[in-house]
Amino acid sequence: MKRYTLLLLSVLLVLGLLLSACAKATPTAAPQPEKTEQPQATEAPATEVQPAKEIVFYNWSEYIDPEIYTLFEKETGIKVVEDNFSSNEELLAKLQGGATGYALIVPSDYTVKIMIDQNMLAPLDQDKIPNLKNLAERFRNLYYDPGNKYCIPYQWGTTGIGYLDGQVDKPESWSVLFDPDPNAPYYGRMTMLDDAREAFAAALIYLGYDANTTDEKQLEEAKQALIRAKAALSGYDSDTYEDLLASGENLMAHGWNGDFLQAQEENENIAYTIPKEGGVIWVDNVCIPATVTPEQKLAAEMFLDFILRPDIGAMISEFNYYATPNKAAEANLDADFLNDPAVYPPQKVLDRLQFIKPVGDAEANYQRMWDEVKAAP
Ligand code: N2P
Repeated sequence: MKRYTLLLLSVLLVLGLLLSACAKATPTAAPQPEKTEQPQATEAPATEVQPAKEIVFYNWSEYIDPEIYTLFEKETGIKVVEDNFSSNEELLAKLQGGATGYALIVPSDYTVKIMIDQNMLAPLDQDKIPNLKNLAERFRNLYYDPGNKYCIPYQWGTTGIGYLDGQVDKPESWSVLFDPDPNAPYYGRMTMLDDAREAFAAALIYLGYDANTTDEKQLEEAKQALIRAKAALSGYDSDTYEDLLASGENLMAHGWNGDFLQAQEENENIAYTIPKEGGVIWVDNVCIPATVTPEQKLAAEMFLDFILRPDIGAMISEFNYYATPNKAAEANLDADFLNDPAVYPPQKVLDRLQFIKPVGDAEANYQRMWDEVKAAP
Protein backbone atom coordinates (compact mmCIF):
# COMPACT_ATOMS: atom_id res chain seq x y z
CA MET A 1 0.00 0.00 0.00
CA LYS A 2 2.74 2.43 1.00
CA ARG A 3 4.64 1.67 -2.14
CA TYR A 4 1.60 2.51 -4.24
CA THR A 5 1.21 5.86 -2.46
CA LEU A 6 4.89 6.60 -3.11
CA LEU A 7 4.52 5.66 -6.76
CA LEU A 8 1.42 7.83 -7.09
CA LEU A 9 3.24 10.74 -5.46
CA SER A 10 6.22 10.45 -7.80
CA VAL A 11 3.93 10.21 -10.85
CA LEU A 12 2.17 13.38 -9.71
CA LEU A 13 5.51 15.08 -9.18
CA VAL A 14 6.76 14.21 -12.67
CA LEU A 15 3.45 15.38 -14.16
CA GLY A 16 3.69 18.64 -12.24
CA LEU A 17 7.24 19.26 -13.46
CA LEU A 18 6.21 18.49 -17.03
CA LEU A 19 3.27 20.90 -16.84
CA SER A 20 5.33 23.77 -15.48
CA ALA A 21 7.99 23.16 -18.16
CA CYS A 22 5.21 23.35 -20.81
CA ALA A 23 3.89 26.61 -19.37
CA LYS A 24 7.38 28.13 -19.52
CA ALA A 25 7.82 26.97 -23.10
CA THR A 26 4.69 28.85 -24.23
CA PRO A 27 6.04 31.40 -26.69
CA THR A 28 5.52 35.08 -26.02
CA ALA A 29 6.11 37.24 -29.05
CA ALA A 30 8.29 39.95 -27.55
CA PRO A 31 11.19 39.20 -25.21
CA GLN A 32 10.18 40.12 -21.67
CA PRO A 33 12.57 41.71 -19.20
CA GLU A 34 13.51 39.32 -16.40
CA LYS A 35 11.13 40.58 -13.76
CA THR A 36 9.51 37.61 -12.12
CA GLU A 37 7.04 39.66 -10.09
CA GLN A 38 5.46 40.98 -13.29
CA PRO A 39 2.40 39.03 -14.41
CA GLN A 40 3.12 37.02 -17.56
CA ALA A 41 1.56 38.46 -20.70
CA THR A 42 -0.93 35.93 -22.02
CA GLU A 43 -1.24 37.55 -25.46
CA ALA A 44 1.39 38.91 -27.82
CA PRO A 45 1.30 42.70 -28.02
CA ALA A 46 -0.41 43.74 -31.29
CA THR A 47 2.36 44.41 -33.80
CA GLU A 48 1.34 47.05 -36.32
CA VAL A 49 0.74 45.72 -39.83
CA GLN A 50 3.13 47.10 -42.40
CA PRO A 51 1.89 47.55 -45.99
CA ALA A 52 3.08 45.01 -48.55
CA LYS A 53 5.96 46.27 -50.70
CA GLU A 54 4.29 45.08 -53.89
CA ILE A 55 0.67 44.44 -54.84
CA VAL A 56 -1.01 43.08 -57.95
CA PHE A 57 -3.89 45.03 -59.51
CA TYR A 58 -6.15 42.83 -61.67
CA ASN A 59 -7.77 45.32 -64.03
CA TRP A 60 -9.39 45.79 -67.44
CA SER A 61 -6.88 46.66 -70.16
CA GLU A 62 -5.97 50.31 -70.78
CA TYR A 63 -8.05 51.45 -67.85
CA ILE A 64 -5.42 53.34 -65.83
CA ASP A 65 -2.57 55.70 -66.61
CA PRO A 66 0.63 53.76 -65.69
CA GLU A 67 2.10 57.08 -64.50
CA ILE A 68 -0.22 56.73 -61.49
CA TYR A 69 1.74 53.65 -60.36
CA THR A 70 4.99 55.65 -60.57
CA LEU A 71 3.55 58.50 -58.49
CA PHE A 72 2.15 56.08 -55.92
CA GLU A 73 5.44 54.23 -55.61
CA LYS A 74 7.34 57.50 -55.19
CA GLU A 75 5.05 58.50 -52.38
CA THR A 76 4.66 55.20 -50.56
CA GLY A 77 7.42 52.88 -51.75
CA ILE A 78 4.73 50.39 -52.80
CA LYS A 79 5.01 48.92 -56.27
CA VAL A 80 1.81 48.12 -58.17
CA VAL A 81 1.96 45.40 -60.80
CA GLU A 82 -0.93 45.13 -63.26
CA ASP A 83 -2.54 42.05 -64.74
CA ASN A 84 -5.56 42.20 -67.08
CA PHE A 85 -8.87 40.43 -67.64
CA SER A 86 -11.42 40.98 -70.41
CA SER A 87 -14.79 40.31 -68.83
CA ASN A 88 -16.50 40.07 -65.46
CA GLU A 89 -17.01 36.37 -66.06
CA GLU A 90 -13.29 35.87 -66.63
CA LEU A 91 -12.50 37.74 -63.40
CA LEU A 92 -15.08 35.77 -61.44
CA ALA A 93 -13.95 32.41 -62.82
CA LYS A 94 -10.33 33.24 -62.07
CA LEU A 95 -11.03 34.01 -58.42
CA GLN A 96 -13.48 31.14 -58.00
CA GLY A 97 -10.77 28.90 -59.43
CA GLY A 98 -8.66 29.78 -56.39
CA ALA A 99 -6.36 32.46 -57.81
CA THR A 100 -4.77 34.38 -54.95
CA GLY A 101 -2.22 37.14 -54.97
CA TYR A 102 -4.47 39.84 -56.37
CA ALA A 103 -4.83 42.75 -53.93
CA LEU A 104 -7.20 44.80 -56.10
CA ILE A 105 -9.80 43.83 -58.69
CA VAL A 106 -12.29 45.81 -60.83
CA PRO A 107 -15.68 44.08 -61.09
CA SER A 108 -18.71 45.85 -62.57
CA ASP A 109 -21.81 46.51 -60.46
CA TYR A 110 -23.61 43.14 -60.94
CA THR A 111 -20.42 41.19 -60.36
CA VAL A 112 -19.75 43.07 -57.12
CA LYS A 113 -23.15 41.83 -55.92
CA ILE A 114 -22.34 38.24 -56.88
CA MET A 115 -18.94 38.45 -55.16
CA ILE A 116 -20.33 39.94 -51.95
CA ASP A 117 -23.00 37.24 -51.82
CA GLN A 118 -20.30 34.59 -52.18
CA ASN A 119 -18.05 36.16 -49.49
CA MET A 120 -15.36 36.80 -52.06
CA LEU A 121 -14.59 40.39 -51.00
CA ALA A 122 -12.83 41.84 -47.95
CA PRO A 123 -14.72 44.67 -46.21
CA LEU A 124 -12.87 47.99 -46.50
CA ASP A 125 -11.42 49.70 -43.46
CA GLN A 126 -12.88 53.10 -44.31
CA ASP A 127 -10.69 54.84 -41.71
CA LYS A 128 -7.80 54.05 -44.02
CA ILE A 129 -9.56 55.75 -46.95
CA PRO A 130 -10.30 59.34 -45.88
CA ASN A 131 -10.57 60.44 -49.54
CA LEU A 132 -13.82 58.49 -49.74
CA LYS A 133 -15.35 61.87 -48.99
CA ASN A 134 -14.52 62.88 -52.58
CA LEU A 135 -16.99 60.40 -54.01
CA ALA A 136 -20.17 61.96 -55.45
CA GLU A 137 -23.20 61.36 -53.26
CA ARG A 138 -25.03 59.24 -55.85
CA PHE A 139 -22.22 56.65 -55.84
CA ARG A 140 -22.39 55.99 -52.11
CA ASN A 141 -25.48 53.88 -51.89
CA LEU A 142 -25.70 51.82 -55.04
CA TYR A 143 -27.81 48.67 -54.79
CA TYR A 144 -24.88 46.28 -55.02
CA ASP A 145 -22.79 47.83 -52.23
CA PRO A 146 -24.65 50.30 -50.02
CA GLY A 147 -22.32 52.51 -47.98
CA ASN A 148 -19.27 51.38 -50.04
CA LYS A 149 -18.61 48.65 -47.50
CA TYR A 150 -16.59 46.64 -50.01
CA CYS A 151 -15.77 48.71 -53.05
CA ILE A 152 -14.93 52.12 -54.41
CA PRO A 153 -16.71 53.08 -57.63
CA TYR A 154 -13.88 53.59 -60.15
CA GLN A 155 -15.38 54.80 -63.43
CA TRP A 156 -18.74 54.51 -65.14
CA GLY A 157 -19.80 54.33 -68.73
CA THR A 158 -22.05 52.92 -71.41
CA THR A 159 -22.03 50.18 -74.02
CA GLY A 160 -23.02 51.09 -77.57
CA ILE A 161 -21.55 51.16 -81.06
CA GLY A 162 -18.38 52.84 -82.29
CA TYR A 163 -17.92 53.47 -86.00
CA LEU A 164 -15.74 55.24 -88.53
CA ASP A 165 -17.58 58.38 -89.47
CA GLY A 166 -17.37 59.14 -93.17
CA GLN A 167 -16.95 55.49 -94.08
CA VAL A 168 -20.25 54.20 -92.73
CA ASP A 169 -23.54 55.87 -91.83
CA LYS A 170 -24.22 56.48 -88.19
CA PRO A 171 -25.82 53.25 -86.89
CA GLU A 172 -29.25 54.32 -85.65
CA SER A 173 -30.32 50.80 -84.68
CA TRP A 174 -28.73 47.63 -83.37
CA SER A 175 -30.05 46.10 -86.62
CA VAL A 176 -26.63 46.82 -88.17
CA LEU A 177 -25.41 43.94 -86.03
CA PHE A 178 -28.40 41.68 -85.64
CA ASP A 179 -29.91 41.98 -89.12
CA PRO A 180 -26.82 42.95 -91.07
CA ASP A 181 -26.96 43.87 -94.75
CA PRO A 182 -24.46 41.65 -96.59
CA ASN A 183 -23.83 44.49 -99.04
CA ALA A 184 -23.02 47.10 -96.40
CA PRO A 185 -19.36 48.22 -96.25
CA TYR A 186 -19.08 47.13 -92.63
CA TYR A 187 -20.19 43.56 -93.32
CA GLY A 188 -17.28 41.38 -92.17
CA ARG A 189 -15.52 44.41 -90.68
CA MET A 190 -17.24 44.52 -87.28
CA THR A 191 -16.51 43.11 -83.85
CA MET A 192 -18.64 42.39 -80.81
CA LEU A 193 -17.49 42.31 -77.20
CA ASP A 194 -16.28 38.89 -76.13
CA ASP A 195 -18.63 39.06 -73.19
CA ALA A 196 -21.70 36.86 -72.63
CA ARG A 197 -23.78 39.32 -70.64
CA GLU A 198 -22.91 42.34 -72.81
CA ALA A 199 -23.59 40.44 -76.03
CA PHE A 200 -26.95 39.14 -74.78
CA ALA A 201 -27.87 42.57 -73.40
CA ALA A 202 -27.34 44.13 -76.85
CA ALA A 203 -29.44 41.46 -78.56
CA LEU A 204 -32.20 41.57 -75.92
CA ILE A 205 -32.37 45.37 -76.05
CA TYR A 206 -32.59 45.22 -79.86
CA LEU A 207 -35.51 42.79 -79.55
CA GLY A 208 -37.23 45.10 -77.04
CA TYR A 209 -36.73 42.76 -74.07
CA ASP A 210 -35.29 43.31 -70.61
CA ALA A 211 -31.49 43.02 -70.67
CA ASN A 212 -31.78 40.70 -67.64
CA THR A 213 -34.59 38.46 -68.80
CA THR A 214 -34.71 34.90 -67.56
CA ASP A 215 -37.41 33.92 -70.06
CA GLU A 216 -35.92 31.09 -72.08
CA LYS A 217 -37.91 31.91 -75.21
CA GLN A 218 -36.60 35.46 -75.21
CA LEU A 219 -33.09 34.21 -74.56
CA GLU A 220 -33.41 31.77 -77.44
CA GLU A 221 -34.50 34.62 -79.74
CA ALA A 222 -31.53 36.67 -78.59
CA LYS A 223 -29.27 33.72 -79.25
CA GLN A 224 -30.57 33.49 -82.83
CA ALA A 225 -29.93 37.22 -83.29
CA LEU A 226 -26.37 36.76 -82.01
CA ILE A 227 -25.85 33.91 -84.47
CA ARG A 228 -27.12 36.14 -87.32
CA ALA A 229 -24.67 38.83 -86.25
CA LYS A 230 -21.84 36.35 -86.17
CA ALA A 231 -21.87 36.02 -89.97
CA ALA A 232 -21.05 39.72 -90.28
CA LEU A 233 -18.32 39.82 -87.63
CA SER A 234 -14.59 39.68 -88.05
CA GLY A 235 -14.43 38.47 -84.45
CA TYR A 236 -15.23 38.87 -80.75
CA ASP A 237 -12.87 41.23 -79.00
CA SER A 238 -12.93 43.26 -75.77
CA ASP A 239 -9.36 44.55 -75.68
CA THR A 240 -8.19 45.74 -79.10
CA TYR A 241 -11.41 46.49 -80.98
CA GLU A 242 -10.90 50.26 -80.76
CA ASP A 243 -7.42 49.94 -82.26
CA LEU A 244 -8.85 47.91 -85.15
CA LEU A 245 -11.21 50.82 -85.83
CA ALA A 246 -8.44 53.39 -85.51
CA SER A 247 -6.32 51.52 -88.07
CA GLY A 248 -9.27 51.29 -90.48
CA GLU A 249 -9.20 47.49 -90.45
CA ASN A 250 -12.73 47.47 -89.06
CA LEU A 251 -15.54 49.97 -89.58
CA MET A 252 -17.83 49.25 -86.65
CA ALA A 253 -17.69 47.73 -83.18
CA HIS A 254 -19.88 46.92 -80.20
CA GLY A 255 -18.01 48.35 -77.24
CA TRP A 256 -17.51 50.73 -74.33
CA ASN A 257 -17.71 54.49 -74.83
CA GLY A 258 -14.36 55.46 -73.28
CA ASP A 259 -12.41 52.96 -75.36
CA PHE A 260 -13.67 54.59 -78.57
CA LEU A 261 -12.97 58.09 -77.25
CA GLN A 262 -9.43 57.00 -76.31
CA ALA A 263 -8.90 55.74 -79.86
CA GLN A 264 -9.98 59.13 -81.26
CA GLU A 265 -6.47 60.24 -80.33
CA GLU A 266 -5.27 58.02 -83.17
CA ASN A 267 -8.16 58.48 -85.56
CA GLU A 268 -10.43 61.49 -85.19
CA ASN A 269 -13.12 59.91 -87.42
CA ILE A 270 -14.08 57.44 -84.70
CA ALA A 271 -17.53 58.20 -83.37
CA TYR A 272 -19.71 56.59 -80.70
CA THR A 273 -23.46 56.24 -80.48
CA ILE A 274 -26.14 54.49 -78.49
CA PRO A 275 -28.74 53.09 -80.90
CA LYS A 276 -32.37 54.13 -80.62
CA GLU A 277 -33.38 50.91 -78.84
CA GLY A 278 -30.99 51.74 -75.98
CA GLY A 279 -27.83 50.31 -74.47
CA VAL A 280 -26.10 49.28 -71.27
CA ILE A 281 -24.92 51.51 -68.41
CA TRP A 282 -22.42 50.24 -65.85
CA VAL A 283 -20.30 51.25 -62.89
CA ASP A 284 -16.91 49.58 -62.41
CA ASN A 285 -15.50 49.31 -58.90
CA VAL A 286 -12.17 48.69 -57.22
CA CYS A 287 -12.46 46.03 -54.53
CA ILE A 288 -10.17 43.83 -52.43
CA PRO A 289 -10.52 40.05 -52.68
CA ALA A 290 -11.18 38.21 -49.41
CA THR A 291 -7.99 36.18 -49.89
CA VAL A 292 -5.55 39.07 -49.28
CA THR A 293 -3.04 39.14 -46.44
CA PRO A 294 -3.34 42.00 -43.90
CA GLU A 295 -0.20 43.55 -45.44
CA GLN A 296 -1.65 43.45 -48.97
CA LYS A 297 -4.96 44.81 -47.72
CA LEU A 298 -3.31 47.81 -46.10
CA ALA A 299 -1.29 48.57 -49.24
CA ALA A 300 -4.46 48.17 -51.34
CA GLU A 301 -6.38 50.59 -49.11
CA MET A 302 -3.52 53.09 -49.42
CA PHE A 303 -3.84 52.78 -53.19
CA LEU A 304 -7.62 53.25 -53.03
CA ASP A 305 -7.14 56.41 -51.02
CA PHE A 306 -4.53 57.59 -53.53
CA ILE A 307 -6.76 57.15 -56.58
CA LEU A 308 -9.58 58.96 -54.79
CA ARG A 309 -7.46 62.10 -54.63
CA PRO A 310 -8.88 64.85 -56.90
CA ASP A 311 -5.72 65.14 -59.03
CA ILE A 312 -5.33 61.38 -59.47
CA GLY A 313 -9.07 60.95 -60.15
CA ALA A 314 -8.72 63.49 -62.97
CA MET A 315 -5.63 61.69 -64.33
CA ILE A 316 -7.66 58.50 -64.56
CA SER A 317 -10.41 60.10 -66.67
CA GLU A 318 -7.92 62.04 -68.79
CA PHE A 319 -6.30 58.73 -69.66
CA ASN A 320 -9.29 56.43 -70.16
CA TYR A 321 -12.04 58.91 -71.16
CA TYR A 322 -14.59 57.38 -68.81
CA ALA A 323 -16.80 59.40 -66.47
CA THR A 324 -15.61 59.72 -62.90
CA PRO A 325 -17.67 59.11 -59.76
CA ASN A 326 -15.09 61.33 -57.99
CA LYS A 327 -16.87 64.65 -57.49
CA ALA A 328 -13.73 66.42 -56.29
CA ALA A 329 -11.84 65.33 -59.43
CA GLU A 330 -14.27 67.23 -61.66
CA ALA A 331 -12.64 70.54 -60.70
CA ASN A 332 -9.47 69.27 -62.41
CA LEU A 333 -11.19 68.11 -65.60
CA ASP A 334 -11.78 70.15 -68.77
CA ALA A 335 -15.26 71.53 -69.32
CA ASP A 336 -15.16 69.92 -72.81
CA PHE A 337 -14.82 66.52 -71.19
CA LEU A 338 -17.48 67.13 -68.56
CA ASN A 339 -19.89 68.34 -71.26
CA ASP A 340 -19.20 65.55 -73.75
CA PRO A 341 -22.52 63.69 -74.24
CA ALA A 342 -20.55 60.55 -75.19
CA VAL A 343 -19.09 60.57 -71.65
CA TYR A 344 -21.97 62.08 -69.69
CA PRO A 345 -25.12 61.11 -71.62
CA PRO A 346 -28.08 63.49 -71.48
CA GLN A 347 -31.16 62.37 -69.56
CA LYS A 348 -33.07 61.28 -72.68
CA VAL A 349 -30.26 58.82 -73.45
CA LEU A 350 -29.88 57.71 -69.83
CA ASP A 351 -33.57 56.82 -69.91
CA ARG A 352 -32.85 54.23 -72.61
CA LEU A 353 -30.02 52.51 -70.73
CA GLN A 354 -30.25 49.34 -68.64
CA PHE A 355 -27.92 47.96 -66.00
CA ILE A 356 -26.86 44.32 -66.28
CA LYS A 357 -28.03 42.64 -63.06
CA PRO A 358 -27.31 39.30 -61.42
CA VAL A 359 -29.80 36.72 -62.73
CA GLY A 360 -29.14 33.92 -60.23
CA ASP A 361 -29.57 30.42 -61.61
CA ALA A 362 -30.32 31.80 -65.09
CA GLU A 363 -26.65 32.79 -65.31
CA ALA A 364 -25.93 29.23 -66.39
CA ASN A 365 -28.44 29.56 -69.26
CA TYR A 366 -26.75 32.72 -70.48
CA GLN A 367 -23.40 30.97 -70.35
CA ARG A 368 -24.65 27.84 -72.14
CA MET A 369 -26.34 29.85 -74.88
CA TRP A 370 -23.24 32.02 -75.28
CA ASP A 371 -21.19 28.85 -75.76
CA GLU A 372 -23.71 27.81 -78.42
CA VAL A 373 -23.32 31.15 -80.18
CA LYS A 374 -19.55 30.77 -80.08
CA ALA A 375 -19.78 27.23 -81.44
CA ALA A 376 -22.23 28.12 -84.23
CA PRO A 377 -20.76 28.06 -87.74
C1 N2P B 1 -11.57 49.50 -70.40
C2 N2P B 1 -12.77 48.67 -70.33
C3 N2P B 1 -13.90 49.28 -69.61
C4 N2P B 1 -14.57 48.32 -68.73
N1 N2P B 1 -10.76 49.15 -71.50
C5 N2P B 1 -15.95 48.03 -69.04
N2 N2P B 1 -16.64 47.58 -67.89
